Amino acid sequence: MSDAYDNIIVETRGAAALRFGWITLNRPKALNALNDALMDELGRALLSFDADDSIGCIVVTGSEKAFAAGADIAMMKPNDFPSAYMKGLISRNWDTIRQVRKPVIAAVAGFALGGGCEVAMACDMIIAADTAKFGQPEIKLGIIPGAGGTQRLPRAVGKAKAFDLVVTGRMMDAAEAERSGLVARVVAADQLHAEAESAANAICGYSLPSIIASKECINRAYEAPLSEGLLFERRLFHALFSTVDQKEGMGAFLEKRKPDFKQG
Ligand code: DAK
Repeated sequence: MSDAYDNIIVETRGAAALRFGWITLNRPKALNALNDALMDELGRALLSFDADDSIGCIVVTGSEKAFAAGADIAMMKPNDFPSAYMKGLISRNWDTIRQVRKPVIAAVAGFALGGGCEVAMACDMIIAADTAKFGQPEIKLGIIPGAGGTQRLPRAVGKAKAFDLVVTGRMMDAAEAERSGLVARVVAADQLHAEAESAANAICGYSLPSIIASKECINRAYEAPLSEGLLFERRLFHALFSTVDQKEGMGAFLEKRKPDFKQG
């Protein structure tokens, strides 16, 4: 499989023991509209970082003007139901992000609309520039969200605001997105990359088994009843006592020194 990317830029960054992957969506003329080629490349880059033992997490970002303005409308328009259904229109490569076990941070500036908002929501946390605008404007195109907009948005912001956004197609600015719980942090646009790097470096400074266990447990909160989620958390909590890193983390605290995690 080729390592060449035409629609994204892929870098490795970071200063901690583990480094982090940095993926920039890069179709600037179309405001990073998400076509098959871009989604294939994004999936390939995510899986490649996920499989790399030297990588602790991944940041996905766009341009100053757009994280992504949605799935590519020109690509979608010619389809009818049989072709969309039978070929699974823009489906296979939109689920790849769910296979990634390491944390994925979306660093969003400008438009995150439709599929762009859905990609950001499929990440584990969103850090937004104060210029960010989120929305699910599919209603204006005679369709509905198709990659989780009607499912992840209500879980993030509640039914009332999700309904408002989906049926009016209006955009929500970064401040409203933070107030509503969609976004973890909002920073000045010129600080977006520094903030995302700082979060990624913090994650990369910890023990990867406990980071991945955190992600699995938090995701479980969406899928399981509370009693099952609590049990799952308890099992992973106990399991982490079999790691070298638990001995190191607790030992370092008690010896008043920085831990040196071995990722195992
Ligand atoms: N697709 C294709 N091209 C797009 C695009 C898009 N989503 N968004 C923008 N562009 C293109 C414009 O056509 C324009 O191209 P040129 O005319 O220069 O060739 C260029 O980007 C610049 O856009 P504008 O001239 O419109 O720029 P403005 O600043 O005036 O406006 C805007 C920015 C973001 C408000 C506007 O471009 C806009 O409303 N864009 C469309 C936003 C939208 O409707 N997004 C939702 C698309 S539907 C699924 C997975 C995903 C999806 C569904 C299913 N499965 C897994 C099943 C997702 C669906 C969608 O996202």
